[in-house]
Amino acid sequence: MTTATLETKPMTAEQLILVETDGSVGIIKLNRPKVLNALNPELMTQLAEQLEAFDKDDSIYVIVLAGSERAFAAGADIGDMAECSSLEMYKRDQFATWDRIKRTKKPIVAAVSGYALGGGCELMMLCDVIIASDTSQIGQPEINIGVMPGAGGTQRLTRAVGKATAMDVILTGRFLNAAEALAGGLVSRVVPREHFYSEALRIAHEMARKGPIALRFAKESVLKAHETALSEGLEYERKLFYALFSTEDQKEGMRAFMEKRKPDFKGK
Ligand code: DAK
Repeated sequence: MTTATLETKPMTAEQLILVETDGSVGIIKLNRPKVLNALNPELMTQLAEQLEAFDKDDSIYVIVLAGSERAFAAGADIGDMAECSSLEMYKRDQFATWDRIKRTKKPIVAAVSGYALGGGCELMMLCDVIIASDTSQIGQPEINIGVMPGAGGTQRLTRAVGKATAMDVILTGRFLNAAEALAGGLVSRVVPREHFYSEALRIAHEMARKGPIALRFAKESVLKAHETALSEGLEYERKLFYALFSTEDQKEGMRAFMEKRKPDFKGK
């Protein structure tokens, strides 16, 4: 494992995310270090815009979403919503931004270290492959501040870790450590803290060498398992599976295997 750097300088003080590309991997780093990457509406808007831009960019196959070593994100910005009435929250319609993020078609690898709490945990759960450092602390502590998870936490966490653990985490506000999160199926892999970013990037590059259409379809199909009844999900999977046989990548991938060489995928 190599240790890649997390150092990237923002161009302006307003840049709440840092963006770069590394070959066919698009990288987004959350950038509010003073408040542990608390997710304010402006950051979420910048994030949604950048994910959409990467989705439209044919040269990008996989996206990495990273926090800092201390915090992936410690939740929605509490100061930003502390004095909001129910009506004000409703009028802000922040769920529209979350929905935009959820619609990202390309696979997202999350590089998680330290705190992934509340909205931070919910954002992490919108990612597809989650690489967590052994120092990760993951939870939905909204109960401590008089509310409950609002961006999918009660649903996605429960589907990931099961009712008993989800109830424990959501009703007591306690944090899961990395080993618990891995055992519960909430994260994909746990790695030493100093490698969390480089490993996420390495895995993103590994994925980016696969056929890009197959990657997108496979992501779409796995997500169906969460969102539909089994019979409907199986039907969906079947349609996408057939559709892949109309791509050049399928021909190239299977021929390369038969010819004992590496495939050269073109995303066509
Ligand atoms: N919001 C704003 N500031 C935060 C923050 C947060 N969520 N988390 C940390 N900070 C700030 C702290 O206030 C502190 O700022 P200064 O005092 O230095 O100005 C700085 O980050 C460093 O934090 P600490 O000094 O507290 O650091 P510690 O290491 O002592 O503690 C901690 C770390 C993560 C345990 C602690 O900061 C903490 O408990 N933070 C709050 C965690 C939390 O409750 N998270 C859930 C927030 S509610 C929605 C979608 C989603 C949501 C809501 C709506 N819609 C679409 C409408 C989600 C809601 C939430 O996430």
